[in-house]
Formats: sequence, C-alpha cells, structure tokens
Amino acid sequence: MTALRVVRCLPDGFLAGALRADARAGLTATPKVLPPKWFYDERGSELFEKITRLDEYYPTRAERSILRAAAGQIAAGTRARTLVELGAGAADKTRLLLDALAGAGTLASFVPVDVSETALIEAARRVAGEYPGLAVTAVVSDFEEHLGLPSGSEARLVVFLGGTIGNLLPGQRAAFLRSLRSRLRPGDAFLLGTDLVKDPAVLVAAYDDAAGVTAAFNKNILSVLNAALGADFDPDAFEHVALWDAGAEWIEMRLRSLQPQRVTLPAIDLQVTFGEGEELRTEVSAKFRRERVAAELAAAGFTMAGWWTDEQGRFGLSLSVPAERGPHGRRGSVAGRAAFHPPHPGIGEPQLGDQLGGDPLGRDRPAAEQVHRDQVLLRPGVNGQVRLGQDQHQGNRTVGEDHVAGVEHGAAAGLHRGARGGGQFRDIGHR
Ligand code: SAH
Ligand code: AVI
Repeated sequence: MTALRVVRCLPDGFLAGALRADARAGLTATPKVLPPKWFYDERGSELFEKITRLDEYYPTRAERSILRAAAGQIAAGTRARTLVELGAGAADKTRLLLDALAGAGTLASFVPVDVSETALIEAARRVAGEYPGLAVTAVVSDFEEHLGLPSGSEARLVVFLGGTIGNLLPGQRAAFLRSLRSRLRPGDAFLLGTDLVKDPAVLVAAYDDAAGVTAAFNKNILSVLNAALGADFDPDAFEHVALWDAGAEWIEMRLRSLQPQRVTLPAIDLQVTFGEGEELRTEVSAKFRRERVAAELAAAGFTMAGWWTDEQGRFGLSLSVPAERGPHGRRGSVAGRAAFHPPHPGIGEPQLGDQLGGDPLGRDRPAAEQVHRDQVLLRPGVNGQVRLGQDQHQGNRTVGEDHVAGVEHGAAAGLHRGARGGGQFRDIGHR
C-alpha cells in the first residue's frame, strides 16, 4: 500500500465562499478583475499542463534544466527530510528534487499543497506510487490563507516553483513571503522559481501561443464561474489578450468583451454588464530581476543563499534561509557562510556570500544525526505521519496595497474568522 494522506486545511465551504466574494468584488470593480487562482478547476489544471508543453512556453523547460543541474546541490545543502511544495500542480519537475533528496539519504515525506483538489490528489497519488516508502500528504489549501506546512522538528525544504509567485500582486507577494518566513525555523529552506525579465516579444508569445491553448486556459475562468455560480458567461463572446506592462514588468492576461453584454450570476444575485471592448483582468505574471528577488526575500526576512539561472538566463531559481535578524534586518551570519557554487558553467553563478566548506546552509549537523536520517529514509512503508498544527493558521485574508479599491473581502474574511477557533483541519484520510 502506498502512503497517501489527504488533508484539508480550510473549513468546509471556504473556497466556495472565497470564489463568490472574489467574483462579486472583482466583477463590480473598475476595471474588472478576477484572481488567477480560479483558473484551476480540473480542466484548467489540464490546460495548464498543456501550456507547459508548448514551444512558446519556455518557463517550465528552463526551470527543469536548472533543477536538473542544481538539485544535487540543493539536496546536499538543505538535507531536507520533508519537501513541501506550494502550488504543486502536477509536481512533475519536483521529481528531480525528490530524487536528489532521496539520493542524499534524507527524504522521508512529501507535502504537495494546492487549491486544485483533483489535480493535487492525482499528482500526489502518482508520486506515492513512484516513491515507495515516501509518506505523501496532499494538502488542499489556498496558500494565501493557510500554508499547510507540517509541524515537527525535521528540516523542511519549502518549494514554490513555476514562477507562480509572479501571479501574486506585489502586496500579496510581500504578505505571502512574510507569512511563510514567520513559519520557518532555522534549518528550513525556501526554494523559489521566478521567471525573469526578457524580450517582450518572447514573453507575449509565451502567453499568446499560436495553438490557442493559453486563450482556452484564460477563458476557462468563465466556465469556472458558470459551473460554480450558475453564471451565463459565453466564453466565445470574449477574446484572449496578453500584453506586457513594461512599467510593472509583468504580463497581463485579460478577457476582452467582443460586444456589449449582460451576464447573470444567480448564486451571488449579481448582474454585470460589459461594454464592447471592455476588459476583465484575469492574471498578472510578474517577471523578475535577481536584485528584486533578493530584495523582496530580504524584506520578508530571508537571506538568499543560492541563485541559479538556465543557460539562456530566462528563469531564476533561488534558495533562501530564514535570516537571523528577521525582516528588514541585515544579513546574519548564515548569509556570510552560505553560498552555492553551481557545477555547471552557465547554470547560474554564485551570486551571494562567500563559500565556506561544509553545509552550504551553515548548519552543523552531527554525523550521528545524519546516519539516523539515512536509516529513517530506508525504512520501507513509512506511513503518512505528517501533522498539520493549528498554530499555523494565517490570520485574516490579506488585503495588500494592490487590491482594487472597493473590493469586498467580507464573506471570505468572515469565514476565516469563524474558522479561527479551531477545527479548520479536516484529515480526510488515506486514499
Ligand atoms: N508548480 C507547478 C504548477 C504551476 S501552476 C509548476 O511549476 O508547473 C500553478 C499551481 O498553483 C496550480 O496547480 C494552482 O492550482 C496552484 N495555485 C494557484 N493559486 C493557488 C493558491 N492561492 N493556493 C494554492 N494553490 C494555488
Ligand atoms: C502558474 N503560472 C506561473 C503561469 C504563468 O506563467 O504565470 C500561469 C499561466 N498563465 C498563462 N500561461 C501560464
């Protein structure tokens, strides 16, 4: 039997309530906006996987090439026993990290976290099947609400791949990073994938592919509203728009109404009108420069200990540790000792810190402890023992500086407060 546990962090009905609140707020705002997390129903997740295989969509291939070259170093540096993946999706590239951690002899459990339940359980089931002895706990959660990090004292590597952090607005991003930092302990590490600023033509093509897969993905958000809220959006009455905002350094995806139209959303008792040419923003996908990644991490209390890019410099992968002095502090002693020297010329350069020997994250572990970790890994049939502690609740929904004026967060915030007293975790057992 493979060890797969499925845990829900949020109270019953939370996501349904959040979707209703986001739809009401976003469709009554000017300009209209929807958060991109609602793309990912079963079809949306499938369409995203199709996107990752498109010629134009380079980020997945670029990030995979970095992971291929750097996973061994990351595993040796972190010696993580638990790999937590936020927004895991199909967790395909993750196998490179799982293999490397298994090779380093430390891996014991994998905790994929995703809001898209069907895709998450499918991915978790596959990983559990492919890695006998690995305890897999699939956490159905919105990582902006509840990170789903397992408790316990083992070293954890939290990974957030694919550039999904770029789908958060700057204020949301800062809140997310602060929240993650506040839940990490010395010995944990954070691996972050960020797509990089490049030729706008390359960027726009990646979000407006010739086969129209990204257009279908974009319009799928309307089908999600139709299914969840009984809405009558006609996806054919909108066209897909992808544009580069040079000031914000992000790609924006929008849906442009092809005609004047009225849409009804019975479940939230709302009617909205669209003028001809009116646009609904469905996603931002921020592109980064290394300095900005380092600065945002530092502002949240992380120290970037390693940085890699693919050979063409299209995508960046950073490895960070909790800074000793917390948010806005100066680099602590860990930073001074932490550096990764990628073995592959072109796959990143050591960018930060001075290399010292030993553990690249500056942790000294007694040899006996490492042997113990190896023994734990090799024990067959390790069962899903990861516990999610109630102390990890995230507090109220983040209302960052970038939220559109007039956006209501009442319903979701209310649900959240209701959940605070406890009982927000529902372990739905082995699958
Ligand atoms: N990490 C994968 C998948 C990226 S697609 C990769 O690199 O290819 C983005 C994933 O993040 C989707 O599976 C989506 O369901 C998930 N996601 C988006 N917003 C989320 C949120 N707020 N909380 C949890 N998961 C989220
Ligand atoms: C998941 N996320 C990083 C993707 C991106 O590139 O911003 C989502 C996506 N949107 C259009 N294509 C892919």
